Amino acid sequence: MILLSDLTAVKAALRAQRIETPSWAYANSGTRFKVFPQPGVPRTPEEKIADAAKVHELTGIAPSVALHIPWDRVDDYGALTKYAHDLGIEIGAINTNVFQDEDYKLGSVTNPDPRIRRKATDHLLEAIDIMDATGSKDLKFWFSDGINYPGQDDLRSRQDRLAAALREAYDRLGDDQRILLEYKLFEPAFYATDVPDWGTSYAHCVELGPKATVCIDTGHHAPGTNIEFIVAFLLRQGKLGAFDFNSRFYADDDLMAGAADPFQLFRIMWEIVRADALDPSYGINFMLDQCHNIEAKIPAIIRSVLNVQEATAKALLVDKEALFAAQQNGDVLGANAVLMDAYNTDVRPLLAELREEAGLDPDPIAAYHRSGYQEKIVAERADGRQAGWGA
Ligand code: LRH
Ligand code: MN
Ligand code: MN
Repeated sequence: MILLSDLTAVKAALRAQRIETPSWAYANSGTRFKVFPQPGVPRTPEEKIADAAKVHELTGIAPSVALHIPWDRVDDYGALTKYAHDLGIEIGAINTNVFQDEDYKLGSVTNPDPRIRRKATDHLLEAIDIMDATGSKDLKFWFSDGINYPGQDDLRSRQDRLAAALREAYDRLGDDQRILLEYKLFEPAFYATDVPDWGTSYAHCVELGPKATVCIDTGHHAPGTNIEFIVAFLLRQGKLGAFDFNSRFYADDDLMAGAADPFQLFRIMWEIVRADALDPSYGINFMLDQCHNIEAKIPAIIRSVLNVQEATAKALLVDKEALFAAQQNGDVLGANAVLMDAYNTDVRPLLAELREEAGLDPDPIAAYHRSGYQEKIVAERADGRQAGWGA
């Protein structure tokens, strides 16, 4: 049973929750087979930020947007930041990109050629300059580096080169800036990836120091991986910095968070709640990293934010005392039932009430469709210069 006092705490936690949306999710995207362009898609970083502001206006919990460089490269980052602030948006994580250049065919920071390593590391340092100009505190690294064939390059030397580049970037960080090191099992490399798993990321972060933390992209694991275990472990070590939320059925599918496996998202959020790590003051950046190839982008991003919020609300409803008592008593079925009771609670009325109390529409997606924003951007952005995933 949920007491009224508990509900007050649950609502307070939900009011404080923050989810960061990715600039590239607003742009055109596709698979390597085809990009299906959509009308009204942003043409510039400013227009991506404007769309992010719309998502925040309707959900109330998405006040920052992650940028990807060079996709969001501009001449004046101060002006871009001011533009964002005027719309009530902060610049979130700066994502580096050392995977879309001819030079990086054999790797970026792990490339055997020191000239190419220098070029890649300089890009990481450039991203810190952008953080200085935008006020961003998070520097996200994902390295596509890896090899396709056994013997193609020396696995151990590549780790040494990776460590050297990370060290150079780490030493350039300001006091309130940090590295988020993302891992991914495979793709584009098919035999060995240089940062393939949380253990590799974790070990590099420990070696670097307190300003380096792991980013968990929920789509970057082998099927069947227990992601909530990774969450629990990294939280215990104080090394979980961020999430890239998305759903996967097969590999790095980048579908809407909570679409493929809402129960997994709940289990992850329960570990967060269990560790009292939900509040922004704890320092975890809860980001989305998604592509909306066939569905309307802004409604899909709103849906994803709401899915994370629903999973969080359910996690907050777990009766901790009953759960810990059942665990202590070795009551296997009882403990499982406590968790399932929370998961099976329909939290949609609670969240609708929460939004109404905050002066928001209880149904953000319906509110978007009524708002006229989609018609406005389709009319305004009709010159065919739409930004793509990678442009
Ligand atoms: C790599 C990744 C990483 C990139 C993003 C576009 O698969 O998850 O976070 O920056 O996709
Ligand atoms: Mn990612
Ligand atoms: Mn990915």
